[in-house]
Amino acid sequence: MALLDSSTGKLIRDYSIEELKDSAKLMRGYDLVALCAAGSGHAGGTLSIMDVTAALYLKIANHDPANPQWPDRDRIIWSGGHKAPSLYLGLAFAGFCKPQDVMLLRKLGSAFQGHPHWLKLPGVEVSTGSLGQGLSIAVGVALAGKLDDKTFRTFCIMGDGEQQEGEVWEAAMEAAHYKLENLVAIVDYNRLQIDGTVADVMNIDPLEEKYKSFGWDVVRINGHDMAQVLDALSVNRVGSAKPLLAIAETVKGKGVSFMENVAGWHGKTPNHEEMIQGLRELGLLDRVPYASLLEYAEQYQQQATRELNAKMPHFRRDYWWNHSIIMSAKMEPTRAGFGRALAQNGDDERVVCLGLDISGSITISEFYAGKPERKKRWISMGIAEQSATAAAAGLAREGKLPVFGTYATFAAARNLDQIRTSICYGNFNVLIAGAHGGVSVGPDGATHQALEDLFAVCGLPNMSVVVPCDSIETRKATTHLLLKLQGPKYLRFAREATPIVTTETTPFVFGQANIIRLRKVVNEFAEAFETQLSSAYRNESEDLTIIACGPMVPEAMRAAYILQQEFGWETRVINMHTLKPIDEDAVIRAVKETGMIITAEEHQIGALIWRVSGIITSSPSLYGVPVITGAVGVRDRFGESGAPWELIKEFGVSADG
Ligand SMILES: Cc1ncc(C[n+]2csc(CCOP(=O)(O)OP(=O)(O)O)c2C)c(N)n1
Repeated sequence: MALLDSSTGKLIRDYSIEELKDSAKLMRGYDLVALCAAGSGHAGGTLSIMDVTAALYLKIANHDPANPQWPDRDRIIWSGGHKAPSLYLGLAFAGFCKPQDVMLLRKLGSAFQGHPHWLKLPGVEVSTGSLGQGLSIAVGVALAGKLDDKTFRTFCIMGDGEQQEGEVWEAAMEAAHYKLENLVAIVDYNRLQIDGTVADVMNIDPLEEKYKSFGWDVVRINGHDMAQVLDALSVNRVGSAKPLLAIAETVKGKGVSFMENVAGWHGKTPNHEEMIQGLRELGLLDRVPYASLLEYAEQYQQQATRELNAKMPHFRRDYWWNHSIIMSAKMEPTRAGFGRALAQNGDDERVVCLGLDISGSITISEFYAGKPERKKRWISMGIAEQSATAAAAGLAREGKLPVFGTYATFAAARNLDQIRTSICYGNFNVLIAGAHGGVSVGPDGATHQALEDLFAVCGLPNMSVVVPCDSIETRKATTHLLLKLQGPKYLRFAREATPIVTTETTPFVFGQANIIRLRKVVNEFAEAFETQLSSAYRNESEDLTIIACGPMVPEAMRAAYILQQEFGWETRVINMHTLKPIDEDAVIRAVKETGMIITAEEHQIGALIWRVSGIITSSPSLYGVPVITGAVGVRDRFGESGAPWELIKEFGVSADG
């Protein structure tokens, strides 16, 4: 058993326990350097699972680095895809790739995505990143093994916080029902998740008894004791007729004193100094060639930047954000406005916020920050988007104003049926925050970049949908949706800092677009434009109209600036912050008055353009009116890892793209 040459069946290398321990340590060192080079990622959980990783990839699993698709190999499925660097280092140390390659973690175009993608890197079994799905995939793989009379084993690595996902328990039932003795699940039981301890966020214990009552065999081991790990994972299960769960007790951030047992190191990476300190504590300063590894990452990055810039159009001058002292913009993420609105309006006793273990990052925690009296109306639901959605419906049924939010992929896709049936069909007053929308989420990659959420929510009867353009508009929109608007509502905002283009006095009327016109070229970008409510706007017979929503509005404004400076064209920019109900009159007038409509959305092309073209095709007053149309957005492809602004360029969702 172990690393094999699949053509001869010969062992490639037989690791001793001491060698495995040492490999795990070295892998921790490379992990720190890769995370430092990436500048984003997950230190805590990658360090806690590393001993199990070394045991699995170097000793336990039958696999062959020269033949990654060998049909008889053991399968290792990483349900917690955020631990991708551990997976990559397991593969690298087993010989599937080189350890230095892992330094390309999270970089544009790299095989080492923020969350693993099996189509990019041989040795990765499946693509993961949305928690709670891996055990179900593992059940499928193990069932296939049985159907084909194969003897391979399937391992599935999960987190303890991840146990809060209901799907885990559906899969646990299935595994026992089908007597999947060829399945071994491992829980990285480090007792922490993002919002705090697992016990506080949503208790999962007694975990052992739960799995046993579901029909599993369970062992509890010290996940940092290599002998115990090997013992637990190498037991021959044939004839047991039960799946096995190994609860590996671990320390989050293991090996680096200032990271150990600190929840804040979940999704954080070491800076250069912290990396050096970590390597020193691991005794690896002389053994991990960090300088050359960082240099390798840097060289790759420079090349990627050159290639990306070569793809961009070139104008007489550089119009990119803040590359010039004229037309310079202040930046703030739209998400900041969401938190501010909750802080301002949270005294209303009806407001109840539901936490989904990503609270600081999406700013929903601002609801109770510095206001302990509001804590009783803060309901931590754990990582359980589907149940939280239906629970919100229950709260609304009783007269509360529930708010929940998470990455838009998990806030509007995973729980879509709950939104549809429990919230929209019943027409309940629930505010859903689709946070981190679009590719500008950046290095987390495709699984965390919502590019389809607006299709889903716009298609639901009773649902209102708002995509505000900057942090100020997000605050106004949140306040309106939370306190004034009846029924289900979806607010989509983004993670990255984007230009502030409105002021306190800029109108925000739900359901009515704003018209934005470039009036002059000045130092402050926002001051160069005049904004009016669409109903108040008088036709200026512009050359074209750009209809945009969200942070694509500042991009549309910048496009108007470029078009005027480079081509002498005048552009009407429509800030279509409310996608549903959409301002039909603003669209109809733009068609008649400018004759050219371009839509711009940081989404798969379709959510905004579908609503706009629906108006054009179904409005009798536009029959026979000639119109030229175009669309900016993501063109039917999944997102990727990369820096936020790199992705905005790469996916063609910028003014220049
Ligand atoms: C469905 C889903 N919801 C939310 C997230 C965001 N997220 C990433 S990691 C994480 C916490 C995971 O905690 P745990 O399973 O205990 O992992 P560990 O602490 O070992 O890293 C969350 C909420 C996600 N990736 N998928």
